Amino acid sequence: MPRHVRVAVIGAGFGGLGAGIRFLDAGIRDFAILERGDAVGGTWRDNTYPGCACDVPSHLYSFSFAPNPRWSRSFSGQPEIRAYLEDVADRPGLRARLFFNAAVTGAVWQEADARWRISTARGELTADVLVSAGGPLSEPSTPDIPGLDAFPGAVFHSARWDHETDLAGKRIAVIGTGASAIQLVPQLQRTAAKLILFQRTPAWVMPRRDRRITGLEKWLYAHVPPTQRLARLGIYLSREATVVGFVKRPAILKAAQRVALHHLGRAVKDPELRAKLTPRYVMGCKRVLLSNDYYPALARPNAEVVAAGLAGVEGSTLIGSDGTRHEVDAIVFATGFHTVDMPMARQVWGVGGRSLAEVWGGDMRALRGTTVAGFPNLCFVIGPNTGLGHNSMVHIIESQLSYIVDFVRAVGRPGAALDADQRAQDAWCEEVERRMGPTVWNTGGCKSWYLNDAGRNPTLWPASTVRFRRLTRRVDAGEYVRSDAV
Ligand code: N01
Repeated sequence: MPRHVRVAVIGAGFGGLGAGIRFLDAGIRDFAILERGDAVGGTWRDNTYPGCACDVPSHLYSFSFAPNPRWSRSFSGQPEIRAYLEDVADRPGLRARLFFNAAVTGAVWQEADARWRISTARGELTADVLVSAGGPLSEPSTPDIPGLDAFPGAVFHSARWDHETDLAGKRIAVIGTGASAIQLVPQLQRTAAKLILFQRTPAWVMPRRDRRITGLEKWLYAHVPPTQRLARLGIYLSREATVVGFVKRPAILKAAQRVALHHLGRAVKDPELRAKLTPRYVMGCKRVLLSNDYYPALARPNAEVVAAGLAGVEGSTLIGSDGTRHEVDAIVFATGFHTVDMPMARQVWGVGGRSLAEVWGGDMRALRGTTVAGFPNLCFVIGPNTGLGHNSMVHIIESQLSYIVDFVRAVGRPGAALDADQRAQDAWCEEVERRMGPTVWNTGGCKSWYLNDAGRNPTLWPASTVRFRRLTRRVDAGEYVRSDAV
């Protein structure tokens, strides 16, 4: 581990690896990527549940500066995405700057010499600039269920799959109906003695238009690169168009709702089950899910949908919030992640020794989704209000990386600091809030992981990705307070 670097990056997933490549391209060579695990990949290393795949087409869910002509399917599985990120990490100069098993346990801003003192599982280092690329979906969340501790069977979270446990022939409870659950339910149902799905909220599920990418396409992408760029652009534009429905006119989504209801009706003939699975909020309020095998799996005789949350456990009996009791051998929590309560915020201390968690008070805010007043020389990749409900997060990440490279240049020499101006941050957040008003995430009649306890949405970007890219092209010095400690 180096003792000091110009830039320390937390995390070696899409955000951290992308940052490394962009720094090298920009001639910024003095950096370290601190990774808590023993391999790169972030969420695509950690999520290994059966059926794990991406619901954004691979040609778009990859870096524009690291195209992969070999994607095998339109929606790739987790092993292929992970392998892609391993390939990306092999870019010249990157591996030498990667430090594994280096979980960051604290970062303290040193006002006297304008640098971050960073504690990791492998020791301490300092950095002029700290880039947090730990990912918004990296800390699994498991609900506090009375009696769970005494459950005698296997219990695990979808993002920490226990591959030692064979679930074939078992009675399995799956808790949750988000993007993870709909992918793993069909896989488990095939071999389970019984699969019981605890569904608090039925999801909108659209057909998944997945297909094998042909040999000819791969050859073209490899030998005539503009064809791949064109394919990528086509996918990007088609998804970008959908932003109007999410952000401005949720009524437009009615047509898509009809497609989803038809999709449900074709797979589920039993009217009682169909009624249970019919969503009761406006599409898009929660993430729209894509699957062709989720509904058919739930229609099989060994599957049961409990239209209630999991409320308690007594021995090997699970108790639904509707009072029903179910005997099972194993529990899989597909209950999502700590999103609005970013755990890392408790480990970062800025000006005056205040922690980020204290400053945010459960309500994350940042200037251009990237910097926070009172935390000089700290940048977020996928910070507050940068998530998407409609397009590829890799596009947002690339926009932020340009901004961060510019930020590092703007900081310039060691001892200098840029702190987001509070008024500039407030103005940015006000504008985000104004645009957030009519979005389906606020008005669609659901409670999603996008919202915090106060009902505010601090996670998603309420406009097009084109707009985000334009607004993060360069650092505006007028939005920062500059200081030179040394
Ligand atoms: O988690 P979630 P996820 N009893 O938070 C339920 C990304 N992702 O891991 O809806 C019963 O969406 C909870 O119920 P409710 C993607 O961005 C991407 O599935 O709150 N249920 C909900 O159904 C996604 O949005 C891919 O009423 C309980 C579920 O748990 C994000 O990750 C694939 C409960 C949590 O759903 C998170 O998805 C997978 C209880 N006591 C994930 N407590 C791609 O394809 C909670 N729930 C790219």
